[in-house]
Amino acid sequence: MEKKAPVKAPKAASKIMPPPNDLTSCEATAQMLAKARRDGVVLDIDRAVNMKACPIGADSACCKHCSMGPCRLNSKDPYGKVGVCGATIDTIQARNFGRMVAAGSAAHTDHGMAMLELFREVVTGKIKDYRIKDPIKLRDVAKSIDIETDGKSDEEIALELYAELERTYTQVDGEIPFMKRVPEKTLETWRKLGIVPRGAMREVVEMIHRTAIGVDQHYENITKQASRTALSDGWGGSMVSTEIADILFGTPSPVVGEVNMGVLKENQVNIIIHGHEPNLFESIITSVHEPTLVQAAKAAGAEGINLIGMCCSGLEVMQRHGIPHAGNFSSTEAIMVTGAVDAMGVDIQCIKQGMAKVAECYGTYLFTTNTRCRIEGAEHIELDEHDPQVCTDEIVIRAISRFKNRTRPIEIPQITNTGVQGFSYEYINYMLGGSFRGSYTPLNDNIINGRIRGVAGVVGCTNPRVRQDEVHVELVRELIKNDVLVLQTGCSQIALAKAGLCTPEAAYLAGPGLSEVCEAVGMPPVLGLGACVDNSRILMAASEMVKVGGLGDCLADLPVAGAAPEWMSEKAIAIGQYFVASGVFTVFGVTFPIVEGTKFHKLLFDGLEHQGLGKWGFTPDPHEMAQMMIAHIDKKRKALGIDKARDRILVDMADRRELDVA
Ligand code: NFS
Repeated sequence: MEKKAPVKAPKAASKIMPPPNDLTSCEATAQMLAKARRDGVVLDIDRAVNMKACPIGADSACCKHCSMGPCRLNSKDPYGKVGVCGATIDTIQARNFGRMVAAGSAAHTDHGMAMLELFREVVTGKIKDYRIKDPIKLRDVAKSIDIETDGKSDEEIALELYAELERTYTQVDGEIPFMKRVPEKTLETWRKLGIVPRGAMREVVEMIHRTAIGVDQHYENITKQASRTALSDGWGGSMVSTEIADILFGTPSPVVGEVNMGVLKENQVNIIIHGHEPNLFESIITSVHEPTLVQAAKAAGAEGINLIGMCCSGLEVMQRHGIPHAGNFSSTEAIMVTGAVDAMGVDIQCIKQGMAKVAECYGTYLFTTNTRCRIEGAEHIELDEHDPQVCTDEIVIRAISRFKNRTRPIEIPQITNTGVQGFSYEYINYMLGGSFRGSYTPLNDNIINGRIRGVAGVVGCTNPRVRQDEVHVELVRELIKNDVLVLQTGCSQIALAKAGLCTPEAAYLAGPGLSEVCEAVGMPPVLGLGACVDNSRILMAASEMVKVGGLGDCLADLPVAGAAPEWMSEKAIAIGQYFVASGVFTVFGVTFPIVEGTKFHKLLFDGLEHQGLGKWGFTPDPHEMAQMMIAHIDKKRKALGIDKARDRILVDMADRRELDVA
């Protein structure tokens, strides 16, 4: 077959570009970046080199909420100027921050509402392609919000649960249902501060209203609403999404998953699903097993149909079905450079518009499937959950036709890593305590006796402004070496899986206490809990640690810390704020949209902790980040009176070489 050169993207990189390996620590992505450059195609990673970030915007020192501006303040002299309306730097930063929280919370809320709507249609029999797969979880979730389950059928419970959980979004007054899961003392603090969320829609609307010109002009009051909005996400929008996905598609338990671009197969029809809602993926699983489509693929000369995930969609199904995962956010354009992606279906969130151009260059069929997300240049095949196979079969048919007519040269990086994924909150309970006495007590005991120093949630995106995966991996290596158990979600989880840290064998990289626990239980030192909405599983795990006892009375007492080392999305800011408001010290890397030394900065990075909440931290350096988190964990251990003398270990170059298991 004649091999065509890829269609050139219109604008080539405009200057001498850094070597690919300087921009990504993912070997497969680097290989594809080098190929893209040879092919004259510009990827996101190179666009980031060419696009200098606006320094005023990066500091959040500008306001464009009305047409008297946009007003730009001077971040070197933040109090030297005010906006035309008189807004100070603190008001401007708090408003910008509040709107990021609102956007991020709205994303998770809208995703969660779609899941709940799907649940309602399934329960009322209007949708027949999905069903309740985990009735035990259905009953557990219902009981957790005081719905009586004895003597009731699954359908009756499901209908009541739907009606109750709908309040998470639509309620205008009162507390959202999952407030019943919050440790009592944490809830008391929120009530005192007036930040208990009512309904997510109400909180998001109020956040947007209050940050409009001439409304809320006190940074402390704006921040309160930011906390309330973020809590409606973490304990509302996201949590409902996770719970309903588990009820409909199954609660994850450990599976061995393959990651990295080597999961593409040259002699098979390769289909990638990328985005966030699990429905599209769950339905296409049925399509790729449909005998007539399998036969059509074989008739086209393929050995089979190879279904693969990316980003959070990929995590949803890797943790439930063990479906291979090709990479995280910074690899979604690069993977098409292989020439081996026959079709990519995307639904919502984190889908770069640039993908359409790259797809065109390499002849990949790129399909949008959700009514809320269309991309100029991509074909739209809408997924209707009432008859989902219409969409997913079509994607498979088109992928087969592309396979048959492949004209682009194929180059697949031959790198595959394996790891164990799928550690739900429920599985951790079972893993630690067994089926008859499932409990978080062994975790608490091991924290109290010092084998485990504390727990860190390392989550979030990759960002082409930093060397892909490196900050995640370096940070986690240092944390586990210091006996900190790491819980993971999102693109971070894939970075760690690629680095080989999601295997039980990686326990040898942990400090002596953590490795002893890992060996006894047979678990990796890094536990992958799923997609970004599954950060709610981390909240549940932390709440259980409080309820089990011995580690304080509220979430803020726990020896835990969080990080999003390579964040980029507003969703990450919403997540960060709900962790902070829940009581967790949360450190972000890359950049932070704030002017240091301002009153707003002091509030986020210090003041919130004095109100009984957590606080923010920032550093782009993974080793400093680890030390900040460990210092915080040690501070909490000391306050709990469980601080045995222990040294913080700095990972030096020799250690790093030894740790290099990738
Ligand atoms: Ni989270 Fe998932 Fe990845 Fe970041 Fe985007 S895919 S929801 S936002 S980039 S972790």
